[in-house]
Amino acid sequence: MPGEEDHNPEIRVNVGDKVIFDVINNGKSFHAFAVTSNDEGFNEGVVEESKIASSSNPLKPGESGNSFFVSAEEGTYYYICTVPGHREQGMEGRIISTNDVTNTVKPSTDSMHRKYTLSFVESSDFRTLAFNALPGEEDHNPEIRVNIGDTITIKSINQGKSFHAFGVVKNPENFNDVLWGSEIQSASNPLKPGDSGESTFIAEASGSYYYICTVPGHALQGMKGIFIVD
Ligand SMILES: [Cu+2]
Repeated sequence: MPGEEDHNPEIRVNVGDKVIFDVINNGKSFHAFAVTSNDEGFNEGVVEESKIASSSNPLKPGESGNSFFVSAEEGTYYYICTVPGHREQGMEGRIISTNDVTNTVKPSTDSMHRKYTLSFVESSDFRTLAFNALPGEEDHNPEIRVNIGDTITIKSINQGKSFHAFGVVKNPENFNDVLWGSEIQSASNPLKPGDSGESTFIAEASGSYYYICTVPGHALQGMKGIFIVD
């Protein structure tokens, strides 16, 4: 809904990119989907292969469908609900198509937005550090597995009494070498007790990585989990 995260997200593509839409009717009324080049209305300029259902044969509550859109030229397109009136009521988002060759990080066709909470916890004697739960407890340093191109959002809460910071790294001893802009604060400007932070980044390359606390020594004390990009 308006004001909430991920509301009518703007989609940025390069000319020639193929965008796959996987649309679910999470509402209680009927809806249909399409991409149009028109900045108003619901049937002018609609791109045929982008249609999912139609206003005369819409998606019922809980139903879903797929379609795709290939941007043929630079400009602004709109993804809309093609049921009359629904676009005006807010079911509209933009697709910005450019010829920006520097925009080389492209999500794979099955990429997802995945969200995790990884909170900093400490044993009462401060010797053991971990994410989410102490060793032997449920959800201790959970292994994260994503696909290349996925968008990842990490939320971290500092539930401990010392300072912590988050980052995804290739080598846990190289805690300064944080990848993909994944850091939440830093060793020199860490999260204070009770503070929380968030980062959103794209898993740009496949391989085995670690998420760690980037405060020196904390990964060794247990603040380290496996992060795999397939
Ligand atoms: Cu730490």
